[in-house]
Amino acid sequence: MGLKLVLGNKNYSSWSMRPWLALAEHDIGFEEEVINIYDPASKARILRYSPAGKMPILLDGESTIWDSLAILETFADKFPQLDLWPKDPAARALARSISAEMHSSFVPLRKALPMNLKRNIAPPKAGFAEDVQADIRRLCDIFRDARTRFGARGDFLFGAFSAADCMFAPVATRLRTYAVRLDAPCEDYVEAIHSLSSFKRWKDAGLKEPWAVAEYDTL
Ligand SMILES: N[C@@H](CCC(=O)N[C@@H](CS)C(=O)NCC(=O)O)C(=O)O
Repeated sequence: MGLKLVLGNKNYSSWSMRPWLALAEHDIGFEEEVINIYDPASKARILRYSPAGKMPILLDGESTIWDSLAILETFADKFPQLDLWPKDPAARALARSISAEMHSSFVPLRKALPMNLKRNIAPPKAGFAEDVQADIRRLCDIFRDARTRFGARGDFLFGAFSAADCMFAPVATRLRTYAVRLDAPCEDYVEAIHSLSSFKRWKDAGLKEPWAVAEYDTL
């Protein structure tokens, strides 16, 4: 039995994008099912796959793995040839730390600037609150630090595309969607994410989805 990813809406589900990019960018075959998170009937459908009731979910034979970071770790174990985490120990340590930080922090930014690939590029109507600006500054520090120390051999945080880039790809779309002013190194990194062929495929699929969430579309 092959791999299957159960995913939320591609336009809005930032967490779901992460493991999808890891497989798609490396042309690893997998089945997928997209469930509209905003349909009240969806909860029961998600719970049939995972007791946590959240997506993304990876089905791998007898195993069910939920949570985007746990799924990326599973891929790193399963496909060591992909070098999803950088090989160099110092780079690997930083990649893991910033990925965990992305996973557990940036709440003000997430709330104020939800992922919405269909939205016209423009600042949020409410502007950028101080705590959102602090999150943006921290993100840019992370991008600059990783790129300066370990990124010389490519366009991504650690040079080659890695699990850390999967973790930061959704927030890179938010920075672009909400027209956040960035310095050149950070803007280059955001552009690198948008240039990934896997990202373009994900976005194309998201743009074709019929679902709309007024709460996010009017920000
Ligand atoms: N920390 C989790 C978060 C997962 C999460 O919140 N997923 C949302 C979609 S973006 C979800 O499944 N929501 C459906 C629901 O709450 O019913 C991860 O990274 O996988």
